[in-house]
Amino acid sequence: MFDKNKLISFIENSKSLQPLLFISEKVLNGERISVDQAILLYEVADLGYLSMLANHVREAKNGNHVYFNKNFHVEPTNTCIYNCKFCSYHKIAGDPESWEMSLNEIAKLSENYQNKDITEVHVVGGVHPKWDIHYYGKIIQSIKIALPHVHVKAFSAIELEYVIKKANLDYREGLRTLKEYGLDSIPGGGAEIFDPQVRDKICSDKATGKQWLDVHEAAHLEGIPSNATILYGHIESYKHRAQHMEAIRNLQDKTGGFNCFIPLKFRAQNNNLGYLGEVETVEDLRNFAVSRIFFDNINHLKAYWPMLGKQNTKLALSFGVDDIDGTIDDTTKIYSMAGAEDQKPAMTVDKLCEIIKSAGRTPVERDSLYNVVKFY
Ligand code: V47
Ligand code: SF4
Repeated sequence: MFDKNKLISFIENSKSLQPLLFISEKVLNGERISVDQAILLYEVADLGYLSMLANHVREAKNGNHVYFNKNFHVEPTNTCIYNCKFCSYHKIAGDPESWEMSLNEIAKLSENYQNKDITEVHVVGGVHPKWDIHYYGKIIQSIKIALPHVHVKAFSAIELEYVIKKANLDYREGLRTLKEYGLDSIPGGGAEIFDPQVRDKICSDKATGKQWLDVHEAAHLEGIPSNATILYGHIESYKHRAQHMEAIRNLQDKTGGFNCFIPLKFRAQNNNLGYLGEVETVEDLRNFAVSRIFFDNINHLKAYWPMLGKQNTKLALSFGVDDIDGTIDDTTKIYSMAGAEDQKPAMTVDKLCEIIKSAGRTPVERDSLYNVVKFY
């Protein structure tokens, strides 16, 4: 029979497990762990320990619920002035494989969803050299005209930093302009790794980590919530991951504007960092768990299923994840070009629910702000 006292005395007598005991006591008491403790978790904690602790945090915050939404993605262009080494998707202007959607095409695409119960449109693309803040605004407007009640979550901080700077506005003024066009929230892309040395090696020419944080802070101050991401599994160290999360946690203390944190696994096909290969599933699960344990102030942890794959998304539900994004529907190319399993990602509500239920969890359809739409 399981003897709790024996286990505790075993841990107390084992020097190597002492620091982990201290961390688990902190987490079970609802206290915050430090950057050094996060690094220790990454370095020495085993999968069972991480699962147990991350699960404790996820159940305290979200019970047994796993959230998803009914959404679709628009990628207005893959033309990009930047040249991130991990990106398999961008093309320079004029390249035969580049595309640019006209406002009319975006309106037509949105009209296809008029009878489909969608609650959110996710819009992210490359940074087009010729588009300005008003074109970005009109993209949002075209969607809103076709779908007045949907939530438009649009443009990474990288796209925003570029068009707002180009318009000679400060971040808050630029975001206010886009809010007037209908912007409801901001996705988490473009964060990558904030550390300047790593950033310089993987995406030297785009907005810095500080600029990413400043755009999100300005959004929160304008009443525009957002998500945060990390791109892991390339050249970064555990210290870089923990420091990246600390910067996000500090901003969340200030503004409370982040809805969720999304770890994005580096995918290696068709890009300049492909020689690095990809980390194993065990590393994905460990990373989800450490993120869940670290963020005492962000309620939701998302596994983005097109990037992770359906099987691993199911596993992630035992490592702190309480959100698996949504139905998505077909137009997402940023991951399919980088080697994700689905070339045209889309999942029915039935399939999303099957994944969630097979992990012993309760499927909950949410809106973009995590209000419950429906229990399944
Ligand atoms: O910023 C690009 C990443 C991001 C690769 O907020 C790559 O709900 C892995 O931000 N391997 C854009 N990742 C996508 C994004 C996102 C996705 C889903 C939901 C939300 C949300 C946001 O994709 C980029 C970059 O970090 N990315 N290339 C690659 N080869
Ligand atoms: Fe451009 Fe985004 Fe690709 Fe970087 S990740 S090259 S900013 S499309």
